[in-house]
Amino acid sequence: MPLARSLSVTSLSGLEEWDEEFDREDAVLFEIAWEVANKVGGIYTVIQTKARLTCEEWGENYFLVGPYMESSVRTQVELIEPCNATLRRTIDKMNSSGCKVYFGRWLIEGSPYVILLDVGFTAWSLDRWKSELWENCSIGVPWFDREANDAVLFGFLTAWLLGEFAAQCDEPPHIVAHFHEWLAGLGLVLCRQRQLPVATIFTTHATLLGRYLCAGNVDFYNKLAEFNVDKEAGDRQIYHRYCLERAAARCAHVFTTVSQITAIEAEHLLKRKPDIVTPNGLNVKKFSAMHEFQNLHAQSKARIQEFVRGHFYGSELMRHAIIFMCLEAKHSVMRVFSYCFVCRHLDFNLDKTVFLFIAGRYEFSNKGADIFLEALARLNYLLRVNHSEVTIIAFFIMPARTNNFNVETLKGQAVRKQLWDTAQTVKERFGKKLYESLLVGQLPDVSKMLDKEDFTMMKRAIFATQRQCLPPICSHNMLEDSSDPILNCIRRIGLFNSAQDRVKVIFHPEFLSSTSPLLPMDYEEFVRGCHLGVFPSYYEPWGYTPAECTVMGIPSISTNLSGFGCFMEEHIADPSAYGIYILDRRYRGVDESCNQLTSFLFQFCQQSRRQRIIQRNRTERLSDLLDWRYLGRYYVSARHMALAKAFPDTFIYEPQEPTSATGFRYPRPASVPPSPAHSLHSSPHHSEAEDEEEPYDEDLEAEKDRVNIRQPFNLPNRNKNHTVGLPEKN
Ligand code: G6P
Ligand code: 1S3
Repeated sequence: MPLARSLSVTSLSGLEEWDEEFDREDAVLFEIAWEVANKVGGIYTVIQTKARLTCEEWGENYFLVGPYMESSVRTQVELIEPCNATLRRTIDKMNSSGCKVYFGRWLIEGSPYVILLDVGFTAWSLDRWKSELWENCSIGVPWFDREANDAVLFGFLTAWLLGEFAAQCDEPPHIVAHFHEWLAGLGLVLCRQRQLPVATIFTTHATLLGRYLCAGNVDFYNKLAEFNVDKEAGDRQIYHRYCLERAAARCAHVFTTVSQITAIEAEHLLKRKPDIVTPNGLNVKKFSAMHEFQNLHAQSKARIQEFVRGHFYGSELMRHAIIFMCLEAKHSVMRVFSYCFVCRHLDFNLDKTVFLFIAGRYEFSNKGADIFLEALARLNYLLRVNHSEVTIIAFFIMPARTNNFNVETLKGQAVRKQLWDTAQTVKERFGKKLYESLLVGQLPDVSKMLDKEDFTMMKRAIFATQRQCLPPICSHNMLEDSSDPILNCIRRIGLFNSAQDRVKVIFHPEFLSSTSPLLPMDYEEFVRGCHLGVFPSYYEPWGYTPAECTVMGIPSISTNLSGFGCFMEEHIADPSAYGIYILDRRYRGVDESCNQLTSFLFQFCQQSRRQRIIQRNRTERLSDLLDWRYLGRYYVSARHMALAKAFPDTFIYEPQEPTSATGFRYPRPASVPPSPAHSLHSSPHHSEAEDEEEPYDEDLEAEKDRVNIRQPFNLPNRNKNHTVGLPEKN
């Protein structure tokens, strides 16, 4: 019997320990997901951002397995010959047996190898495989569920690939196969059922039932323990999918979820407690200059401001009628007086305008768009009664079915462009006259610098800015306008972008793109230009959107029902000081949560520019916490655990002993006033006047906070490539 090799992650880095003790030559890692080189949602981000680190760790022995999607392959994958002989034999064998298996490099950071399985090409096997599934696992998949049919094909192909690979190996191999989400889960079930020599891991990023139940009107978290899961799945016609998911979770050597909150959900709905939580990380970009991200914020904000200038262009002639009763010759008479006034839409100061946004999959209540809108209505009231000079523009970036941009929105940008062109023409003519005057040694007669033609041109441009309607809420023509939940909510709360509103709303029902004729920015640029991301989700197993904000130094609001919110709450002593506002949706009713959200937003609006800058610096400093360089160690642990369970004679897993890093928390920033008397909320408080008068050494403040953070917990230098110990969560 070979000597059992000890695997542990007791060192701070985890990865280094692995290096010393484990000869990776004879182990191969397959990571299997429907979203490999195929963007659908958050799982794509997990795999894509983690690839570099996993490639560093496993090198040539790491293979991602996904479906072959021609359009994505054309733009994202370079097809090549298989890199190793065993794999070449495996793929050749499968291809000669009626499959289409492709091999290539995914053109992302780390350039991982990908094996892509063409499920359509083997559709002829569907019925046979479905009967096998029924006979062996008693799971029946109905013919009409296309996604589930794809899951069956993908599952059988994956199991075939792993089985064939194991058979082609000269020595008994040590294979680790990590499956993500129910769509890939059947491959795992078949590996176990066929007793393949594979250590299996299943990660669920959200449970099927959880997502469905939350989208309905169910008190999900309070009833978690009471659901009759089979009935609930049956009622929603997802019983077969649920069975595939539950079977994968139950069969896996190691079962993981992306957060503690989803771990509890999985325990109740999938009837298995996860062995380890594997939180999602990001590939954090390190800037050489400390404040580069602040400059990027200013640049991107300027581009959003340009868009806003176009969107809220011009003025409207408002007709108002006053109706009153008067007594005349003993009769009451109704009199109507009407009057007109010009209402300018861009009557707010863009320098005092705060940009908020919510973005993601269009799940109205799961993603918290419902309470965000309600809070915006309350905020509008608060800002109006307090005569605040601040204007809020809230962007909703959630894709819905549309029929392209609407005319009014496009017109706004065209009008803005025309005004800009007119200003440039007049400026050139003015400059020429000025130059000619100076050439002849005379100071210009300023009253003659603009002539009639200039004025006509300018007046024409101004007349073109008149409009008959309010600035549009929605940038596109919606296909389901009358039943759209965001639009209906706006109709109910009356946030119509009128000049009196201090809160304006722009609904962009399409993901952003740098080639858009309307707002030509990609998502990252847009996020950088905003002031606050608002994600008050009710159902959010992890939540990449606030995490992405954090690594870009943009504050965000999340909730204690989201994986990200709970994770930050656990690791930061005073999250709001770092620009991480965590809304309580767990212990409060909807109305109370909405009030809390309103108060977060109102507090945020009251911050001065300087306070926002300090807060952004602090937010950005948290990005280490979300880097795969640290969070990747949970994946390392999961793999060690799986190897030890699948090959107990060869591997032993030693769980981490509690270390001094357990209970790790970012402390309160040193620059936050210690007493609540000095600080209403946990962001630095100074008045606008102070901003102008008192010199502020941003670097010094930042350094104070940094020293404070690093000393007790020995956080690494961000520019060095090493990992740090986070507390073991399980
Ligand atoms: C960054 C830039 C500053 C700019 C500021 C605006 O910090 O480096 O030059 O003044 O952003 O911040 P604000 O929160 O008002 O968009
Ligand atoms: C899921 O994607 P979603 O937006 O449907 O997986 C993501 C990656 O783990 C996770 O961040 C998100 O909360 C889940 O909901």
